[in-house]
Amino acid sequence: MATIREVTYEILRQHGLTTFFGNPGSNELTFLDEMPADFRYILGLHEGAVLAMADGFAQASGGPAFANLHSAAGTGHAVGALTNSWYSHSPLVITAGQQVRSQVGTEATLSNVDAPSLPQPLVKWSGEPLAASDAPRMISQAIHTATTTPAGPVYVSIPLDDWRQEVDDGLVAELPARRVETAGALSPAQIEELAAVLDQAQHPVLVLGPDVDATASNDQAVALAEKLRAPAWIAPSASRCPFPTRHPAFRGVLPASITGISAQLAGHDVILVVGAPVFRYHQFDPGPYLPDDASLVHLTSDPAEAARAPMGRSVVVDVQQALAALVDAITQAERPMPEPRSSLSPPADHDATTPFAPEAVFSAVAATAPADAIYVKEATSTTGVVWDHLDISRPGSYYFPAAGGLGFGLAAAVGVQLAQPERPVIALIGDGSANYGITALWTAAQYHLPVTFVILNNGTYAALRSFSNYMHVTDAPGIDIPGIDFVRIAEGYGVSARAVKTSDELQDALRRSLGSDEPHLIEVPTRPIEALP
Ligand code: TZD
Repeated sequence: MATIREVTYEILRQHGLTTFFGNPGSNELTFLDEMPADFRYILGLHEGAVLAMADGFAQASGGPAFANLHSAAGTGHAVGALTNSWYSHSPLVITAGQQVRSQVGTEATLSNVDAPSLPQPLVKWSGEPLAASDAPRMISQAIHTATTTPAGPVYVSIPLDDWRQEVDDGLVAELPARRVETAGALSPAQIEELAAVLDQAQHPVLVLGPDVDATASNDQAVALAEKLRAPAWIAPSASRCPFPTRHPAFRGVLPASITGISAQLAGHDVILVVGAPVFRYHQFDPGPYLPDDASLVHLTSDPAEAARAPMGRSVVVDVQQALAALVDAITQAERPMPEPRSSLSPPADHDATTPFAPEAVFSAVAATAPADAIYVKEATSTTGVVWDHLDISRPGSYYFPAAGGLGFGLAAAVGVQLAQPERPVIALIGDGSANYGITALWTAAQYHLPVTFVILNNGTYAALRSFSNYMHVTDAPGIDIPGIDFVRIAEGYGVSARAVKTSDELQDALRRSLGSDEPHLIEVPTRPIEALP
């Protein structure tokens, strides 16, 4: 008979879950004891950072990631990060330790009295085995639930005395080799009908979301835009980049308001949304959801996204298969290709000296970064302008917190770098955002992960200034954050750091960092800009 612990490690091994992101406590030690040599443990110093690292790893590897948190308090710290994982459909298998089964009832220190409810409603499923012998099956269930389309985080709490118990071989023999698959394709009739809608459109437009990039369907999206000769927008509140930013059909990211989207899409008769919710709005600006005389078709892998949309016709389907089927089925359009946008480089008045315009920072980064760079971005007032400057053409090259929950970027960059060790990772992080995930600098230093962290330090929560203006708020406290020295903070965590004052210094610092095999932080003073997301 094997122990619960041995069986669990074998299940994790069979699913490739050999990288643990964690922060341990006494409840987790019996599980982590004598970790097999083919597993590695990536220590994060705060559970919010642990979860964001795991999220970055899952998104950048295209597979599930495993996190091990400390029971109630550790899970609580991670819940903010879970908001992003939930909306990015990240397949996170999150486990947490629990007090010894027989003293949870007395609420012994570090008990989690109602563990499965703590991460709800931000997980697809959560559980705690009713008997130790059911723990391996529950781990297996967790993995299959997390990875089944639509993917998402799951949570299992396991009492610390379960791991050393033995389990009957018969109960667990089948678990490691189990496979669960999803199949969901458009029927021939649906393909014919949707292709007819697109073929008959006079002015179609594509709106592409994060799941196009998550399924690496970017080439199919380009093929569809070219065959339809339609412009391609990125869906609002973009967390990934589903379309090449230098393609003539690329239009940038849609504004995150009802009337803003209707205005931008005015004149289009058929709006095809793929791999995004319809839509993830931010500021409330009520009005017609669609431009006059427009109809909307929505292809998504997520039944909940389909059900909650306030307009349009949704089809729940495998996004990649649907795109490929429509590319094959539609007729090559005769109209001219959309004209490229005009503003792709910063105007001359975006000076590149202290304090920088954010656009000048992004163009210096674009001038220096190799073509295969991956950007992890979390500087909120610049979510609109960044698209004009970065040249992104490959899948898996851009990540932003999917629910806008800050604390993702700096830590997710660490997970992305672990998943993609051959590609340079550049984290573009606001001074406000940086503080929510700052402890991840220590993990980058200790594990020698060569992330380039660029801190855009404008001394304020600029996005909140813009929202204040928009909401006619004239005097809210808590908006400015002066006096933070990121060079000293980074050095304290063991990351070499430099503050720059000119574009030449910035490009020099970027080149040095990109040529190094250690992490570096570059602090850039920037001017606040007025922009809603
Ligand atoms: N806390 C968390 C966890 N998530 C949030 N989204 C916020 C607070 C509120 N918030 C925003 O939505 S944007 C923002 C805050 C505090 C400012 C971030 O400042 P920054 O970027 O320096 O990173 P900008 O460019 O100055 O806005």
